[in-house]
Amino acid sequence: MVEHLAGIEDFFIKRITGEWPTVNPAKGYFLTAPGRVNLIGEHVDYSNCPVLPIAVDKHILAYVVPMDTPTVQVADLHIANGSIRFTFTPDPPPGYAIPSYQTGHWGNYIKAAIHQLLQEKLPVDGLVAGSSTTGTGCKVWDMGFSMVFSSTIPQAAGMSSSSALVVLSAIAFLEVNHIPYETVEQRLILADICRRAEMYVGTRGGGMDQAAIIMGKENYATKISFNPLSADLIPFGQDCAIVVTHSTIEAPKTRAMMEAYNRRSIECSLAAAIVSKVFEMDHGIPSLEYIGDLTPAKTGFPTSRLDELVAGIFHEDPYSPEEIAWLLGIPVASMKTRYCRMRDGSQFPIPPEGFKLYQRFFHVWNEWKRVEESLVLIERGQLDQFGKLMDASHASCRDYHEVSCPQLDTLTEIARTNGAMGSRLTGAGFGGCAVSLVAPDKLESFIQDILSKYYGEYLHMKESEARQYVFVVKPSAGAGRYQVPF
Ligand code: NG1
Repeated sequence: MVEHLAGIEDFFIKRITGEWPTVNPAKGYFLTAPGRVNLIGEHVDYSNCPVLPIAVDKHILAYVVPMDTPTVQVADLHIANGSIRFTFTPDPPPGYAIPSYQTGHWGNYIKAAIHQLLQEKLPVDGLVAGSSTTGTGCKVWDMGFSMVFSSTIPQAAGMSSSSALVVLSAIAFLEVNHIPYETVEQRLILADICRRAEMYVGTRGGGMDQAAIIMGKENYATKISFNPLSADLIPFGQDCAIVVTHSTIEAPKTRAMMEAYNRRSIECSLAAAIVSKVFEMDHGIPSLEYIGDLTPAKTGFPTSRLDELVAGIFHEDPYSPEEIAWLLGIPVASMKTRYCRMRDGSQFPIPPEGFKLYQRFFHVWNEWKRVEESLVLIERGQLDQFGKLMDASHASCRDYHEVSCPQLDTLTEIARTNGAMGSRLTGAGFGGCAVSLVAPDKLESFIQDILSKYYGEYLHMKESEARQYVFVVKPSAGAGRYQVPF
């Protein structure tokens, strides 16, 4: 699986002993965490609607050596002089926090995992259901670790390189502290912890990435549902090629990008709050927190009736904070505190044109339906039809959720007109990658067309340079120990 890294154990060991001479590398082992590509269900996880990602055969590989002090030290194999080191309190008091590096620093993804596992106050028996205990009899985290890692996941591309680093750091911390995470139940608990962990870096994300990275399996896509978190394995990828193409527009989680992402998450919470208010007043249905709560089970209405009921709730013009507060029957200040407050306590800047609730709600509502329809089509082997839903998903991401960019629109259009069954942006968008589904017998000509028409004609790039932006990926196993084949 991590074939490109086989036989290079020496590089890891040389770096670890070069960086920290007292560390004994003989006590170490390899861990790996994959990136992920989302097939369909984009920007819906933070509304608790299901998604359909795959873990892919692009990985982070790490060599981890336990340390019997509460210290974590980490180096990127490819960056000289770039190591980080921090300490933690093994049995932290309530409210304990590991101070973060500046926004955007990769070390924050490692701190995020350690910080969150310490916060969780796990019972001594580790990852068990309902394990968020409050103090006594909790796991004491005696051990730290030294780690050197190397990644083949393209960064800032919507393939979850950052969540893979969070997950990798979490399993390193669990491993050195002897906490098992192998059963499905333990892995789901871990995925939820890693979702909370990632909020440490400032995004108001959902739980898709961490769950995909932890629950993935070779030759399967994973349908991930939320509240409660579950993962269903769906056979996928045997009858089609999954081609990931980078638009070359990097979409790093900078402040501006985080703001654009968080805005959508806030708009979806506001839309859910308004729907909830209407359902409470008109139908006596108690509060629904997420768009994903609009199920027959939670509302008592069949999906067709829910469609009719939500159709008339929103107008297309953006909403001002005053109008939203009025609709919710609360003062503007309370609305802002409740829905627009960031993790660090700061106020999310209100968009001058207002919140686009109609557009965001209907993106999520229809994308959710596309995910459910996709599962039926995939089971029946109707991949052409599934491809059409991928195209529709892209259009909705572009027109309603507004997370595409001209390059991704062009790239997916070229893919569609050159043999892809379906093509769409994958991940947060605003740049990054597209995913296309291609029949195996068309794969070669498809790649050639993309190289010449998108990278060549559109971006004026040489083919030799462009090849690094095209990957054929396979659904792969989730994070865990890795045996290097020597
Ligand atoms: P990427 O593309 O990995 O940044 C982000 C979110 C996901 C999900 C997608 C959009 C994080 C860590 N990841 O993914 O939860 O909302 O965007 O579907 O916030």
